[in-house]
Amino acid sequence: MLTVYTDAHRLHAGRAELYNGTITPCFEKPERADMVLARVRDSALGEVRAPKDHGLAPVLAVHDEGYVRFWETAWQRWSEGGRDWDALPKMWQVRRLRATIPDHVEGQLCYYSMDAGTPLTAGTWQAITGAANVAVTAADHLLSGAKSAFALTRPPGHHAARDYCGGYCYFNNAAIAAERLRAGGAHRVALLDVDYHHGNGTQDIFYQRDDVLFLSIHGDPRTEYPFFLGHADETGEGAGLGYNANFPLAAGSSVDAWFAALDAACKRIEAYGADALVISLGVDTYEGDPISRFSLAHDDFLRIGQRLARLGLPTQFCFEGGYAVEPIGVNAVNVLQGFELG
Ligand code: SP5
Ligand code: ZN
Repeated sequence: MLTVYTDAHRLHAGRAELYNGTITPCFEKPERADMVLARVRDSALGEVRAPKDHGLAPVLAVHDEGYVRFWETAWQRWSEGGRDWDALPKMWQVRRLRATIPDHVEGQLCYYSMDAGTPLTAGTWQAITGAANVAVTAADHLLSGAKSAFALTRPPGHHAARDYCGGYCYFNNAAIAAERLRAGGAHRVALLDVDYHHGNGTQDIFYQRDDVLFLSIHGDPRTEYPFFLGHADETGEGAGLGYNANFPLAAGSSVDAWFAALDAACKRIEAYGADALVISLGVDTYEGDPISRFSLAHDDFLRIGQRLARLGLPTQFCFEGGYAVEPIGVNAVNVLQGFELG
Protein backbone atom coordinates (compact mmCIF):
# COMPACT_ATOMS: atom_id res chain seq x y z
CA MET A 1 0.00 0.00 0.00
CA LEU A 2 1.22 3.48 -0.86
CA THR A 3 1.81 5.88 2.04
CA VAL A 4 1.70 9.62 1.37
CA TYR A 5 3.66 11.65 3.90
CA THR A 6 5.42 14.98 4.38
CA ASP A 7 7.77 16.26 7.09
CA ALA A 8 5.80 19.53 7.10
CA HIS A 9 3.74 18.15 9.98
CA ARG A 10 6.70 18.69 12.31
CA LEU A 11 6.37 22.46 11.90
CA HIS A 12 3.19 22.22 13.95
CA ALA A 13 4.15 21.47 17.54
CA GLY A 14 1.83 22.98 20.13
CA ARG A 15 3.43 23.77 23.44
CA ALA A 16 0.68 23.18 25.96
CA GLU A 17 -2.82 21.91 26.54
CA LEU A 18 -5.28 22.30 29.39
CA TYR A 19 -5.87 18.90 30.95
CA ASN A 20 -7.74 18.23 34.18
CA GLY A 21 -7.29 21.88 35.10
CA THR A 22 -3.54 21.97 34.59
CA ILE A 23 -1.27 23.00 31.73
CA THR A 24 0.43 19.90 30.30
CA PRO A 25 2.41 19.14 27.14
CA CYS A 26 0.18 18.58 24.10
CA PHE A 27 -0.95 14.99 23.57
CA GLU A 28 -1.03 15.68 19.83
CA LYS A 29 2.67 15.96 18.99
CA PRO A 30 5.03 15.37 16.05
CA GLU A 31 6.38 12.11 17.46
CA ARG A 32 3.00 10.52 16.73
CA ALA A 33 3.43 10.72 12.96
CA ASP A 34 7.14 9.98 13.19
CA MET A 35 6.36 6.70 14.97
CA VAL A 36 3.77 5.73 12.37
CA LEU A 37 6.16 6.49 9.53
CA ALA A 38 8.91 4.43 11.19
CA ARG A 39 6.53 1.49 11.46
CA VAL A 40 5.44 1.86 7.83
CA ARG A 41 9.09 1.60 6.84
CA ASP A 42 10.02 -1.23 9.24
CA SER A 43 7.10 -3.33 8.12
CA ALA A 44 7.78 -2.75 4.41
CA LEU A 45 4.19 -1.70 3.83
CA GLY A 46 5.13 -0.17 0.49
CA GLU A 47 6.36 3.02 -1.12
CA VAL A 48 6.37 6.28 0.86
CA ARG A 49 5.73 9.26 -1.39
CA ALA A 50 5.68 13.03 -0.85
CA PRO A 51 2.43 14.84 -1.70
CA LYS A 52 1.92 17.07 -4.71
CA ASP A 53 0.98 20.68 -4.09
CA HIS A 54 -2.69 21.06 -4.99
CA GLY A 55 -3.12 24.62 -3.77
CA LEU A 56 -6.14 25.69 -1.74
CA ALA A 57 -8.93 24.65 -4.10
CA PRO A 58 -9.45 21.20 -2.50
CA VAL A 59 -9.52 22.82 0.97
CA LEU A 60 -11.99 25.50 -0.14
CA ALA A 61 -14.21 22.74 -1.54
CA VAL A 62 -15.18 21.75 2.03
CA HIS A 63 -14.26 24.75 4.20
CA ASP A 64 -15.54 28.31 4.50
CA GLU A 65 -13.32 30.79 2.68
CA GLY A 66 -13.05 33.21 5.61
CA TYR A 67 -11.99 30.31 7.84
CA VAL A 68 -9.26 29.20 5.43
CA ARG A 69 -7.97 32.75 4.90
CA PHE A 70 -7.88 33.27 8.66
CA TRP A 71 -5.38 30.44 9.07
CA GLU A 72 -3.26 31.69 6.20
CA THR A 73 -2.20 34.89 7.99
CA ALA A 74 -3.10 34.13 11.61
CA TRP A 75 0.39 33.46 12.95
CA GLN A 76 1.84 36.54 11.32
CA ARG A 77 -0.92 38.69 12.80
CA TRP A 78 -0.64 37.05 16.23
CA SER A 79 3.15 37.31 16.39
CA GLU A 80 3.23 40.97 15.35
CA GLY A 81 4.22 42.94 18.40
CA GLY A 82 6.43 40.25 19.78
CA ARG A 83 4.11 37.42 20.89
CA ASP A 84 6.09 34.24 20.33
CA TRP A 85 4.01 31.78 22.37
CA ASP A 86 1.16 29.78 20.80
CA ALA A 87 -2.23 31.40 20.57
CA LEU A 88 -5.10 29.58 22.25
CA PRO A 89 -8.73 30.70 22.33
CA LYS A 90 -10.24 31.23 25.74
CA MET A 91 -13.70 32.46 24.83
CA TRP A 92 -16.44 31.02 22.62
CA GLN A 93 -19.48 32.37 20.88
CA VAL A 94 -22.02 30.49 23.00
CA ARG A 95 -25.81 30.92 23.13
CA ARG A 96 -27.04 34.51 22.66
CA LEU A 97 -23.60 35.99 21.99
CA ARG A 98 -23.58 37.50 18.51
CA ALA A 99 -22.01 35.61 15.65
CA THR A 100 -20.13 38.65 14.38
CA ILE A 101 -16.58 38.16 13.20
CA PRO A 102 -14.25 40.33 15.32
CA ASP A 103 -11.47 42.40 13.71
CA HIS A 104 -8.71 41.30 16.08
CA VAL A 105 -6.83 38.06 15.45
CA GLU A 106 -7.49 36.88 19.01
CA GLY A 107 -11.24 37.39 18.63
CA GLN A 108 -11.17 35.67 15.25
CA LEU A 109 -9.38 32.67 16.76
CA CYS A 110 -12.18 32.43 19.32
CA TYR A 111 -14.82 32.80 16.60
CA TYR A 112 -13.31 29.99 14.52
CA SER A 113 -12.66 27.55 17.42
CA MET A 114 -14.72 24.90 19.18
CA ASP A 115 -12.30 24.38 22.08
CA ALA A 116 -8.91 25.34 23.52
CA GLY A 117 -7.15 22.18 22.33
CA THR A 118 -6.21 23.51 18.95
CA PRO A 119 -3.29 25.94 19.19
CA LEU A 120 -2.15 28.40 16.55
CA THR A 121 1.63 28.01 16.21
CA ALA A 122 4.32 29.37 13.92
CA GLY A 123 4.18 26.34 11.63
CA THR A 124 0.47 25.54 11.77
CA TRP A 125 -0.32 26.83 8.28
CA GLN A 126 2.48 24.87 6.61
CA ALA A 127 1.51 21.70 8.46
CA ILE A 128 -2.23 21.91 7.76
CA THR A 129 -1.80 22.72 4.06
CA GLY A 130 0.76 19.90 3.89
CA ALA A 131 -1.74 17.47 5.44
CA ALA A 132 -4.44 18.55 2.99
CA ASN A 133 -2.02 17.88 0.14
CA VAL A 134 -1.29 14.45 1.59
CA ALA A 135 -5.02 13.64 1.65
CA VAL A 136 -5.57 14.85 -1.92
CA THR A 137 -2.52 13.03 -3.28
CA ALA A 138 -3.72 9.77 -1.72
CA ALA A 139 -7.21 10.30 -3.17
CA ASP A 140 -5.72 10.86 -6.61
CA HIS A 141 -3.86 7.57 -6.24
CA LEU A 142 -7.21 5.79 -5.81
CA LEU A 143 -8.67 7.72 -8.74
CA SER A 144 -5.89 6.45 -10.93
CA GLY A 145 -6.91 2.89 -10.13
CA ALA A 146 -5.13 1.86 -6.93
CA LYS A 147 -6.97 -0.37 -4.48
CA SER A 148 -5.79 1.46 -1.38
CA ALA A 149 -3.70 4.33 -0.02
CA PHE A 150 -2.62 5.60 3.38
CA ALA A 151 -2.63 9.36 3.94
CA LEU A 152 -0.35 9.83 6.96
CA THR A 153 -1.99 13.11 7.91
CA ARG A 154 -0.95 15.23 10.86
CA PRO A 155 -2.44 17.32 12.36
CA PRO A 156 -5.60 15.22 12.35
CA GLY A 157 -8.79 16.57 10.79
CA HIS A 158 -12.08 14.99 11.80
CA HIS A 159 -13.12 17.53 14.45
CA ALA A 160 -12.69 20.41 11.98
CA ALA A 161 -16.03 21.51 10.54
CA ARG A 162 -16.80 23.80 7.63
CA ASP A 163 -15.86 26.89 9.64
CA TYR A 164 -14.35 25.90 12.94
CA CYS A 165 -11.36 24.02 14.34
CA GLY A 166 -11.23 21.87 17.46
CA GLY A 167 -9.87 18.69 19.01
CA TYR A 168 -6.36 19.20 17.54
CA CYS A 169 -7.90 19.54 14.03
CA TYR A 170 -7.78 22.44 11.52
CA PHE A 171 -8.53 21.25 8.00
CA ASN A 172 -10.64 18.13 7.64
CA ASN A 173 -8.26 15.90 5.70
CA ALA A 174 -10.70 12.98 5.33
CA ALA A 175 -13.50 15.26 4.11
CA ILE A 176 -11.12 16.86 1.63
CA ALA A 177 -10.23 13.39 0.35
CA ALA A 178 -13.88 12.31 0.08
CA GLU A 179 -14.75 15.46 -1.84
CA ARG A 180 -11.78 14.87 -4.14
CA LEU A 181 -12.98 11.32 -4.83
CA ARG A 182 -16.46 12.66 -5.66
CA ALA A 183 -15.08 15.31 -7.99
CA GLY A 184 -12.88 12.70 -9.63
CA GLY A 185 -15.81 10.48 -10.56
CA ALA A 186 -16.81 8.37 -7.55
CA HIS A 187 -20.62 8.66 -7.42
CA ARG A 188 -21.08 7.57 -3.82
CA VAL A 189 -18.40 7.79 -1.15
CA ALA A 190 -18.68 6.22 2.30
CA LEU A 191 -16.62 7.84 5.03
CA LEU A 192 -16.25 5.70 8.15
CA ASP A 193 -14.68 7.21 11.27
CA VAL A 194 -13.20 4.72 13.76
CA ASP A 195 -11.42 7.25 15.99
CA TYR A 196 -12.46 7.09 19.66
CA HIS A 197 -14.03 10.55 19.35
CA HIS A 198 -17.03 11.40 17.21
CA GLY A 199 -16.08 13.00 13.89
CA ASN A 200 -18.23 16.06 14.44
CA GLY A 201 -16.45 18.09 11.78
CA THR A 202 -16.94 15.49 9.07
CA GLN A 203 -20.58 15.07 10.05
CA ASP A 204 -21.05 18.83 9.82
CA ILE A 205 -19.56 19.02 6.35
CA PHE A 206 -21.69 16.27 4.81
CA TYR A 207 -24.85 16.44 6.95
CA GLN A 208 -27.10 17.69 4.17
CA ARG A 209 -25.68 15.51 1.40
CA ASP A 210 -26.59 12.07 0.12
CA ASP A 211 -23.47 11.55 -2.02
CA VAL A 212 -21.21 11.03 1.01
CA LEU A 213 -22.46 8.61 3.66
CA PHE A 214 -20.84 9.45 7.00
CA LEU A 215 -20.60 6.81 9.73
CA SER A 216 -18.83 7.08 13.08
CA ILE A 217 -18.15 4.58 15.88
CA HIS A 218 -17.14 6.44 19.04
CA GLY A 219 -17.40 7.01 22.76
CA ASP A 220 -20.92 8.14 23.66
CA PRO A 221 -20.98 11.95 23.69
CA ARG A 222 -23.15 11.89 26.79
CA THR A 223 -19.88 11.33 28.66
CA GLU A 224 -17.11 11.72 26.05
CA TYR A 225 -15.61 14.56 24.04
CA PRO A 226 -16.90 16.27 21.86
CA PHE A 227 -20.10 16.10 23.97
CA PHE A 228 -22.31 18.20 21.67
CA LEU A 229 -22.54 15.98 18.59
CA GLY A 230 -22.40 12.28 17.80
CA HIS A 231 -25.71 10.98 19.20
CA ALA A 232 -27.54 8.10 17.55
CA ASP A 233 -30.52 10.22 16.51
CA GLU A 234 -28.42 12.44 14.21
CA THR A 235 -29.32 10.92 10.86
CA GLY A 236 -28.82 13.80 8.41
CA GLU A 237 -31.13 16.50 7.12
CA GLY A 238 -32.65 17.65 3.85
CA ALA A 239 -31.19 15.67 0.98
CA GLY A 240 -28.82 14.12 3.54
CA LEU A 241 -31.57 12.58 5.66
CA GLY A 242 -30.67 8.93 6.15
CA TYR A 243 -27.03 9.43 5.15
CA ASN A 244 -25.48 10.00 8.57
CA ALA A 245 -25.05 7.10 10.97
CA ASN A 246 -23.64 7.36 14.48
CA PHE A 247 -22.72 4.36 16.61
CA PRO A 248 -22.09 5.77 20.09
CA LEU A 249 -20.78 3.22 22.58
CA ALA A 250 -20.53 3.73 26.33
CA ALA A 251 -17.04 4.49 27.55
CA GLY A 252 -15.54 1.20 28.69
CA SER A 253 -17.50 -0.86 26.14
CA SER A 254 -16.10 -4.29 25.29
CA VAL A 255 -14.11 -5.16 22.20
CA ASP A 256 -17.01 -7.39 21.12
CA ALA A 257 -19.40 -4.44 21.29
CA TRP A 258 -16.98 -2.37 19.22
CA PHE A 259 -16.74 -5.00 16.48
CA ALA A 260 -20.51 -5.47 16.47
CA ALA A 261 -20.77 -1.74 15.68
CA LEU A 262 -18.12 -2.09 12.96
CA ASP A 263 -20.12 -4.92 11.42
CA ALA A 264 -23.31 -2.84 11.47
CA ALA A 265 -21.48 0.08 9.89
CA CYS A 266 -20.06 -2.15 7.16
CA LYS A 267 -23.53 -3.47 6.38
CA ARG A 268 -24.79 0.10 5.99
CA ILE A 269 -21.90 0.82 3.61
CA GLU A 270 -22.79 -2.22 1.54
CA ALA A 271 -26.48 -1.27 1.41
CA TYR A 272 -25.50 2.25 0.32
CA GLY A 273 -23.62 0.97 -2.70
CA ALA A 274 -20.52 3.08 -2.20
CA ASP A 275 -17.90 3.05 -4.90
CA ALA A 276 -15.10 4.39 -2.72
CA LEU A 277 -14.35 4.30 1.01
CA VAL A 278 -12.49 6.77 3.21
CA ILE A 279 -11.50 5.68 6.72
CA SER A 280 -10.82 8.26 9.42
CA LEU A 281 -8.23 6.10 11.14
CA GLY A 282 -7.82 7.04 14.78
CA VAL A 283 -6.17 4.48 17.01
CA ASP A 284 -7.15 6.09 20.32
CA THR A 285 -9.48 3.09 20.73
CA TYR A 286 -6.36 1.27 21.98
CA GLU A 287 -6.51 -0.11 25.53
CA GLY A 288 -3.49 1.93 26.56
CA ASP A 289 -4.64 5.29 25.22
CA PRO A 290 -4.15 7.99 27.86
CA ILE A 291 -7.30 10.04 27.08
CA SER A 292 -9.79 7.45 25.83
CA ARG A 293 -11.76 4.53 27.24
CA PHE A 294 -12.11 1.62 24.82
CA SER A 295 -9.92 -1.45 25.05
CA LEU A 296 -8.75 -2.64 21.64
CA ALA A 297 -5.49 -4.61 21.67
CA HIS A 298 -2.79 -4.70 18.96
CA ASP A 299 -4.35 -7.69 17.17
CA ASP A 300 -7.78 -6.07 17.11
CA PHE A 301 -6.38 -3.45 14.73
CA LEU A 302 -5.50 -6.23 12.29
CA ARG A 303 -9.12 -7.39 12.50
CA ILE A 304 -10.37 -3.90 11.65
CA GLY A 305 -8.38 -3.92 8.44
CA GLN A 306 -9.55 -7.42 7.55
CA ARG A 307 -13.22 -6.53 8.06
CA LEU A 308 -12.86 -3.39 5.92
CA ALA A 309 -11.17 -5.34 3.14
CA ARG A 310 -14.25 -7.55 2.86
CA LEU A 311 -16.17 -4.55 1.53
CA GLY A 312 -14.06 -4.84 -1.60
CA LEU A 313 -13.90 -1.06 -2.18
CA PRO A 314 -11.07 1.27 -3.21
CA THR A 315 -10.09 2.51 0.24
CA GLN A 316 -8.19 5.51 1.53
CA PHE A 317 -7.05 5.66 5.14
CA CYS A 318 -6.57 9.12 6.69
CA PHE A 319 -4.71 9.21 9.98
CA GLU A 320 -6.53 10.87 12.91
CA GLY A 321 -6.06 10.41 16.69
CA GLY A 322 -4.13 8.07 18.98
CA TYR A 323 -2.09 9.27 21.95
CA ALA A 324 -0.28 6.20 23.27
CA VAL A 325 2.76 7.20 21.25
CA GLU A 326 5.06 4.22 21.67
CA PRO A 327 2.62 1.65 20.17
CA ILE A 328 0.90 4.08 17.79
CA GLY A 329 2.79 2.82 14.74
CA VAL A 330 2.03 -0.83 15.42
CA ASN A 331 -1.66 -0.11 15.91
CA ALA A 332 -2.06 2.06 12.81
CA VAL A 333 0.00 -0.15 10.50
CA ASN A 334 -1.79 -3.27 11.80
CA VAL A 335 -5.01 -1.89 10.31
CA LEU A 336 -3.30 -1.39 6.96
CA GLN A 337 -1.69 -4.82 7.01
CA GLY A 338 -4.95 -6.45 8.03
CA PHE A 339 -6.55 -4.74 5.04
CA GLU A 340 -3.90 -6.13 2.72
CA LEU A 341 -4.27 -9.62 4.17
CA GLY A 342 -7.99 -9.29 3.39
C1 SP5 B 1 -8.26 13.82 16.77
C2 SP5 B 1 -8.58 13.53 18.20
O1 SP5 B 1 -8.50 12.39 18.63
N1 SP5 B 1 -8.89 14.58 18.99
C3 SP5 B 1 -9.21 14.37 20.35
C4 SP5 B 1 -9.39 15.63 21.09
C5 SP5 B 1 -9.71 15.36 22.53
N2 SP5 B 1 -9.56 16.53 23.32
C6 SP5 B 1 -10.16 16.54 24.60
C7 SP5 B 1 -10.01 15.28 25.33
C8 SP5 B 1 -10.59 15.36 26.71
C9 SP5 B 1 -10.30 14.07 27.37
N3 SP5 B 1 -10.60 14.08 28.74
C10 SP5 B 1 -10.16 12.84 29.29
C11 SP5 B 1 -10.19 12.84 30.75
C12 SP5 B 1 -9.54 11.56 31.21
N4 SP5 B 1 -9.26 11.61 32.62
ZN1 ZN C 1 -9.78 10.87 18.84
